[in-house]
Amino acid sequence: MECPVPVSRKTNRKISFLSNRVRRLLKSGSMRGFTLVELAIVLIIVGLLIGVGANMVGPLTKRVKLNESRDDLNKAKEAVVSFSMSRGRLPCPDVNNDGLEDLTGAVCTACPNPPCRFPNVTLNIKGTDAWQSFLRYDAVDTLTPTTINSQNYCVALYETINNAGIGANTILPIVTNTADPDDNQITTAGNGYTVAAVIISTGEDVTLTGKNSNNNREYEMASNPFDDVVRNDLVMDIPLGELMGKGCNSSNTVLKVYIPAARSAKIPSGSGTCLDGGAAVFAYLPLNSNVDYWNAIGCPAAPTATYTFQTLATTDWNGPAGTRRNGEVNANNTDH
Ligand SMILES: [Ca+2]
Ligand SMILES: [Ca+2]
Ligand SMILES: [Ca+2]
Ligand SMILES: [Ca+2]
Repeated sequence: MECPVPVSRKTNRKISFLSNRVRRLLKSGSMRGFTLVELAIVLIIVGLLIGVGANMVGPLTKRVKLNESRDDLNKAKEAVVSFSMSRGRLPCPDVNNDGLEDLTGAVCTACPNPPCRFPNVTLNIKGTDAWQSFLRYDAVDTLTPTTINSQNYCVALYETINNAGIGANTILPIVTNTADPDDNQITTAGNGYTVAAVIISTGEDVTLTGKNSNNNREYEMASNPFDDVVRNDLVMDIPLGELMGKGCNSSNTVLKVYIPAARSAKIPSGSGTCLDGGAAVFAYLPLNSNVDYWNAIGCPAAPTATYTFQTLATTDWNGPAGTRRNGEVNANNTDH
């Protein structure tokens, strides 16, 4: 049997005082209860708030994952750009899913089902997006071989830029807008461009979508709806011009200059060795330097002309406009 807890007279007086106050408050109406209607309204409002909150959770989660994945793509891009600056070439895709780039001899192992996996282990970064799906990757063939290095990287980049974007001869990979059919080429000029590399997150559905989903190397442009959570692929491209702007300047960029048969040249002007021309006689010329050129072999006496190759405007390059250009110039090129 429980013993009653002794209550002091003082405590009893306090309890009595408080219950009298509560009674008075209820009587005055300031603490009267809710009516059933009021209670129903409150419950409806609470229900609505819970509903709105629950509906917002999904989109907010998507938004967070989208932003995380964009961040992953940005970091992947930075890693590729750093690799290109330090190694003088772009990394190859990973074709056997171990995260390491794959080469066969000096060139990338062919990716059987592009885009293959991003070589995140080679680049020493995280290789997945916010949905834990591997990032995908493709890179332009002219900048990935190990024969491309710090010495010839910039001229290879220039050659790629000057060869790119012309009809069926387009260098791959490319990104195109929704108006361009998925046929592995920039079908209509202006609908897309050649990229140094493309990095893709498969998005919420963890599946390649749209032009990214087939085996060719034409991909969605980032500005297309595929850069959103609804259509579900995130495409990050690395423009050739961006690599050029970051890593190349007039002192580390050279032109491959050919000397025609029965002609001769000194490259650079004055200090260069005399080269008699022929089918495959060439020299590398830093931008902004001069070529002494003779209409005869042996560089006799004063040169016939001295040419300055100052810029790499497309008119500096062989081949008429609109055709595939080889990224090289003749020593007697007066088209500069
Ligand atoms: Ca690999
Ligand atoms: Ca196309
Ligand atoms: Ca495609
Ligand atoms: Ca997708």
